[in-house]
Amino acid sequence: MVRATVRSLCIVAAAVALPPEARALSRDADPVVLAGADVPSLVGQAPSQVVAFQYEGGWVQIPVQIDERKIVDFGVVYDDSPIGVTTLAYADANTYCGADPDPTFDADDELVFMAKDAGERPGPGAGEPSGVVAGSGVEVEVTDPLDSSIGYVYLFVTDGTLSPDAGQDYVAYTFDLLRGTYIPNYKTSKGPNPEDSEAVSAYYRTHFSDRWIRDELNVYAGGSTGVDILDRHKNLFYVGYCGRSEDTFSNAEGAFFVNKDGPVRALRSYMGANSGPLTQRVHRFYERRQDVTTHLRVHEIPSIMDLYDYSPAAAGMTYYNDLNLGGVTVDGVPDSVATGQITWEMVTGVQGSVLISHEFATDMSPDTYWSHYSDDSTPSATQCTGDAYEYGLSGAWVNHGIPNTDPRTTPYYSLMHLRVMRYDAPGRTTADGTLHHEQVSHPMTVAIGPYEATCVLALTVINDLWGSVDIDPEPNDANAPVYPAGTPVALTAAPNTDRSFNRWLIFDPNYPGDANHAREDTNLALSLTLDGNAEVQAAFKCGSGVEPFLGLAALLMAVGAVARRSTSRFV
Ligand SMILES: [Ca+2]
Ligand SMILES: [Ca+2]
Ligand SMILES: [Ca+2]
Ligand SMILES: [Ca+2]
Repeated sequence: MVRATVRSLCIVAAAVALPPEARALSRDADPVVLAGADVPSLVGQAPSQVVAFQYEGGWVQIPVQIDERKIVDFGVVYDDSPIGVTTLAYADANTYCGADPDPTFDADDELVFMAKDAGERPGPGAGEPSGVVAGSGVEVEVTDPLDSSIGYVYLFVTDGTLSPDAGQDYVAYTFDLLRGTYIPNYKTSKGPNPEDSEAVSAYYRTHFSDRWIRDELNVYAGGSTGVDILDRHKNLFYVGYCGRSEDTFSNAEGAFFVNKDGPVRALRSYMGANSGPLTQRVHRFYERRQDVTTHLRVHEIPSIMDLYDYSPAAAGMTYYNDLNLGGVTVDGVPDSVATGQITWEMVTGVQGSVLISHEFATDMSPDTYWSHYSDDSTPSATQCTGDAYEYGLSGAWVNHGIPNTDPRTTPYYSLMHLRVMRYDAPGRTTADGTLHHEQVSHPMTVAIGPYEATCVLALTVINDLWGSVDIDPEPNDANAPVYPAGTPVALTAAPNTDRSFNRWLIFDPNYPGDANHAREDTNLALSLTLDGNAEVQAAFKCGSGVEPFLGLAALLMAVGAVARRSTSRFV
């Protein structure tokens, strides 16, 4: 047995320092996405059983979402025969993609929570939240590489009493195919397939009237007027050529992988763009951010543009990008704007702010792209889709020949474009636009490990001049009587020569320091299992019968220490 002579340990307990508080993550718009493979101890759980918490002086449940993924053949998604070419896609029982054959949280599924929901790292004695399976906790340490700030999220398996959404719904998505339910009403072989679909949060709303036709955008953030500032999210080979557009894409063959509305994010993914039937777009809608990923999969084409064409209601906004920091007014009157390989764009005004980050990932050469800008209420170019005007028509343009990207034919190259929108209050600056792109291009990193709950043993010795207490096992840190939850601890009272032991008082966690609710034990040996924080008093008999004042003072400190650490689980 390790012999530890303990005197007034409560004073030590009161001095146990909590770790320094992590600087809060400033990523209020950004998600943290893990794969099942990142959290192997949770693999095999039903997605409805995985819950998440932050710690801010106590456990607070936060929303978490698991999105199942599967390897699927593109042909199957078209409700057709397999073509022998597959992709890892979000699963959906309500499309021909179908449900994930493994209904549990498996290695290729995704788990997502919001960085803004991360909290601090719990100190000793934080225990575990109510409603979880003991010992199931996983710590996710989230680091922002831009400023080294750190936050913590804790994943647990619920005992069945908790729901992963934690009573929250950050964004709502409705897929409304006017013809009826997707199966069997979607015409995968030839459009149109008119929709009245939308994603809505407290910060924005955006609308789709067909697969590729996104035609409304309202910003609600922070006092924005909320008018619809979008004519069209346009896709063209080049301005004035109407052979290919978001309308022709939608009018040809196509299919959805997924339409999903979850508490943390919504997913909308589809494919089919004329002679690029495998060309795919994935929308991820978050509370104040929208990610649009486009995977080009088509034969050799001359170029491709991804543009926002704003509506006349956007008049008065200012357009910026990283090559035009002075800004130009969106008003239908042409401007002089430098073009080049932009990385971010922004429009801001009383209508709200839209911050846009662009990234391309490709293995083709050259891997360069360009930008386009036109603000003209009487444009000379034919307007292939949308209204008759170009209000701040802007975006990214791969302005050179693109080799084959269709995986059905070899060799093929990959070309992926990521457009990430942050929807924000009026009055954003070019510094905000820069930061948005920096944050998108520097995702947060995670470190994952088991969460091991600890318990604090607060021991008070009354009349400690007359004896001492041995603790086995001795605390790892003599200054921190903290043990892993569930640790059996043996306490032995050792009175000095000619002195004797009076009693143990084992306090009820619900009534810290209250002797009326304490359990008494007069044996020298006391065994405890630290399933929760424990508060114990050892009293030696005093020759004079008067307990020293110091002992009482120590007891009061112990009460304070335990009261601060008590949690509802320890009942
Ligand atoms: Ca899966
Ligand atoms: Ca699964
Ligand atoms: Ca203008
Ligand atoms: Ca227009």
